Amino acid sequence: MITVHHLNESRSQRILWLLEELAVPYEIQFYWRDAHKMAPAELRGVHPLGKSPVITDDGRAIAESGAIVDYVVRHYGGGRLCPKAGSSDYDDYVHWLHYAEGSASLPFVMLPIANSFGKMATPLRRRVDYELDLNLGYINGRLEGRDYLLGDALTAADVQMSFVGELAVNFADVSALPNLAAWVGRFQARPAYKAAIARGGPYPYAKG
Ligand SMILES: N[C@@H](CCC(=O)N[C@@H](CS)C(=O)NCC(=O)O)C(=O)O
Repeated sequence: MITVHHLNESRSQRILWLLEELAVPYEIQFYWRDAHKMAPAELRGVHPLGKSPVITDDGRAIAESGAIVDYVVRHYGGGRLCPKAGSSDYDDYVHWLHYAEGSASLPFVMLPIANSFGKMATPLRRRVDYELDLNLGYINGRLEGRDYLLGDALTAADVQMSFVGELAVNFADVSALPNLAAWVGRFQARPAYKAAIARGGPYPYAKG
């Protein structure tokens, strides 16, 4: 059975959600951030990076959320939550899976750093704002006329991108990005999303 090594208030929440969507049985091993918001050292005993999420399954540890989402869908999805392999939709799906952590989340990593340096960080802040506008505008544009990133139905690409959407509505100005804000509201209303919150514990980015 899959064990999700779940750090509070973290990207591993979306792995719980994915497993709930697929109705795959799983166990949770809980870890708590320290006073500096870092993961506890014991997580390094699971995987050398000591980051969350990481899952263990069949004697293996798999780290990096995009790789975990891909693993779960390939091993447990039975064709659910992803387009047909070989289709052009599948190529788009892979793009969103990689884009989430490869590019879209980076300005949100830089944002608290820029904020902590105050005025000294003005040039960095300008760059962060530029990247936020670029990336969040791109996501909002993609969602024009679509309920989910690939069309009418949720895929695992939405699950992987969900953390970026949640950071956007909590830390960026999304008043001019109605599609993005509506998408976050839509996926957070799903029963599987709520079930994952109930199992994973307090999660500050879930509304309602
Ligand atoms: N790109 C990685 C990011 C992993 C990551 O930085 N996770 C954060 C939680 S959202 C973490 O473990 N932070 C605690 C720490 O760095 O000690 C992924 O998507 O898995």
